[in-house]
Amino acid sequence: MKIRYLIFCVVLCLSGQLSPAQELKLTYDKAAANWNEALPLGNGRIGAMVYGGVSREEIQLNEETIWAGRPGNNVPKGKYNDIVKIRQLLNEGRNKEAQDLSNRAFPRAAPAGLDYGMPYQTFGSLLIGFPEHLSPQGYRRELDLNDAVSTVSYESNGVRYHRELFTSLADSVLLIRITADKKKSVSMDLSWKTPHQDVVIGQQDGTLFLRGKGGKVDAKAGQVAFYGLVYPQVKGGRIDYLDQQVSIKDADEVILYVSIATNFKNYRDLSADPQRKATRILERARKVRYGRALKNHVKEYQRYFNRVKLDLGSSAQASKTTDVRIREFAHSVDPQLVALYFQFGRYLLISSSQPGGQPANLQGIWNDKLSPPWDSKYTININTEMNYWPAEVANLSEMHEPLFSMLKDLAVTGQESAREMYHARGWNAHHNTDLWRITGVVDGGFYGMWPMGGAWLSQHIWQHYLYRGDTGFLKEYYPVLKGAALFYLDVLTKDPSGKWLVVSPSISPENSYEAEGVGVSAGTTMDNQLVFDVFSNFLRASAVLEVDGALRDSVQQSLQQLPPMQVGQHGQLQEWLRDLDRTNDHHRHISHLYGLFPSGQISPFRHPELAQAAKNSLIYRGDKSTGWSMGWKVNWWARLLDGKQSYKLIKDQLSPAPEEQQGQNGGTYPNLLDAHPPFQIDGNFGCTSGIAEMLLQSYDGSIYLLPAWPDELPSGEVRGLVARGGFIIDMRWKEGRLTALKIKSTLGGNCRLRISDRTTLTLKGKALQKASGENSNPLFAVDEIKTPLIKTQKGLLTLPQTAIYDVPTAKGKVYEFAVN
Ligand code: FUC
Repeated sequence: MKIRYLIFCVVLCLSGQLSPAQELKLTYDKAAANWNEALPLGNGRIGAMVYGGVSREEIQLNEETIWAGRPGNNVPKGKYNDIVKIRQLLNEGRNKEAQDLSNRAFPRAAPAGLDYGMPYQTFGSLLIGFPEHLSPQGYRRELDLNDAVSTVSYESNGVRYHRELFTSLADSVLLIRITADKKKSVSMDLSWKTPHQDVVIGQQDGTLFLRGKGGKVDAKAGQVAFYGLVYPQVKGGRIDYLDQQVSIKDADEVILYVSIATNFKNYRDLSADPQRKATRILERARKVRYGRALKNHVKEYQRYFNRVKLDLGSSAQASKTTDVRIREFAHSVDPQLVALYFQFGRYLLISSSQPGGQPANLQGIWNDKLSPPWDSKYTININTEMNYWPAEVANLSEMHEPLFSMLKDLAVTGQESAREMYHARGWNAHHNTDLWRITGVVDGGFYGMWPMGGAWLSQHIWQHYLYRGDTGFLKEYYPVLKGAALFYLDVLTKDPSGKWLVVSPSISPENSYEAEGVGVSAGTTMDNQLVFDVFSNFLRASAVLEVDGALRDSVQQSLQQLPPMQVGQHGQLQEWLRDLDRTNDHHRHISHLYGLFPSGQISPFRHPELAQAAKNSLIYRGDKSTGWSMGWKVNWWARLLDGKQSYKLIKDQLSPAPEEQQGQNGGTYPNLLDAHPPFQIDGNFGCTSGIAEMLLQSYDGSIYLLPAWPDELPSGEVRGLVARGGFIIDMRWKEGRLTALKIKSTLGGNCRLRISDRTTLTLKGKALQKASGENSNPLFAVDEIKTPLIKTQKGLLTLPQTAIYDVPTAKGKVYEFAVN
């Protein structure tokens, strides 16, 4: 028996088949009862949610450029004086009046003539009726992350039916193949369903099409025109074209090609012809045989997906359906679900953010509404940034491109808000943007008076450079970094005490510091941290590119005058310039911990007092919150080197989403998508990034292996994670201890490693040399923050015992270490 099993394993390995731990499938034994149970497919541009219904299949569809509204920014004229007045009121301590004025100057409802942020909208659904399919048996619905294909199969009336669906990354269409194990038994009706008004549905050249326009908002007509069509390719049987329906009878097999396009060329040009575009895409796709089309798609997908493997072991839970595993996760042993969730995050990024397209919005690309929650747009005071946290570390750097491309647009449209509202050079954005790249205030003063959206987004450019070391890229995007620095150079003003340079007016995203809900403020901690990074990035980028020497001096001067981080009366990291934090504040945004993650300004090794203060703040805020907030917390606890607490937060995140759609009680829907609630994709990406951050950190001058790994997941293997400096890491661990390590250096340069001091590394028989001093690899340079003002401090973090080593590497070489 044992030998037979061994032979089976060897055959399995040789045949390239997957072990159960690597089998990355979402599985269900019933059709989706609602959207949160449907399964997402996407090729960046086209999104599909597959319900898998038996007598009626619904495939809800999106195209990433179907948004309401039209080109234009939302920057009101003549508001500079109001900004100056709000600043003055803040200086006089008249905070409530300052906030009231900001709400009056930038009202929640858009004034006549101005488009505010616009919603991302659904296209509608393709309905496939199988009226004779009743009482199914052996039903199974799956999404396979290894090839980005979804399947539905069941038996009805003695026939086994099979559907296979994928949104092709190669051909830009949705393909659906429906087969049966008996000839002449595939019959169906095709029709469209959409909530858009004024659509035209009809037939042309063997296709059923739907034509419409992005919706009206505030009585303003939308100008995105879209056109979608489905073409059935039928083997055997017959087709009848009715008015708004296609009926197929007694076929052996049916392949449906779905193509959608819009008139969108870029944020200010809507001159494309959607019908021609969609038809051309369809024609091209139809020329490829189905088997070849599937292969092409899988190849394109796996080019990205296969770069990272994560094996945390498996258990009996892995054979249960995904909805049941989520329900039982907190009280079961299911390490494979953690790996599945991590890989699902990577799958979602590949599926929602392809080079040349739009960045993933609040719902990625999946939305079934005309007016989705928060417009499903880009909330840039956390959510959009969080979507891209896994991009580099999880080896999906190309997926980051749509965000950079949006930044290029914002660096143009944001000049209007910088100039009009702040009389400043450069560019900025507030807390929302959309397809049209708006940069003005949205949602009134309390939420929107935050001129920092561009500051945060622009961090991604510098971080990408640290991972890729590509100076061509840095040169291309340097104007974005410089424009951000210029803006703050002009906007910074003396704080009320006259000691520091601060941003005023601003907020600490969505939180308030006074009982009556006052949040408008000057010099919040997050703003100071953001400006610190904007300036530091500019200084480093301009030095690498050897440009703008004179400007560097003024930036350096302003940087010296930013307020330091402060530890307040409760031992917390202060959120505000004054010590106003409340220990009973459980707000989901903990913006001042931006300095801990994603920024690297607070390091337990370099600044234990600040790290402890950040920890105190985090403890006061509590664990349970919205999905994205818990995702962020996984990353924070990882940076605080507390794998146990990170894992606790993963458990909170991987618990069933509440039925109730409101509130701060996030979790996970049966389709593994994150619940704010309602669905918001950032939590998926945040938690994916958190898992990577528990395995590997590279922000602090070295590559720290297994910095925050929990005892609950004792053994495992990861391959293909990326560290700053362009190092690709493969490692194995057992009982929490590193047992194997292989590093590929894609750029060369010094590879500084930090590991537990119980472990020794040897390379080619020689023990590694302990390192000291600064890392000579410039991609690991650490920007020293100013000495913090510590007022009080309770206890200090206990730091793990580690050792650091230097390994000089050559570009393209692989280093395999012996680990003891
Ligand atoms: C911010 C958050 C909310 C939500 C929204 C889209 O306003 O405070 O929780 O995520 O963005």
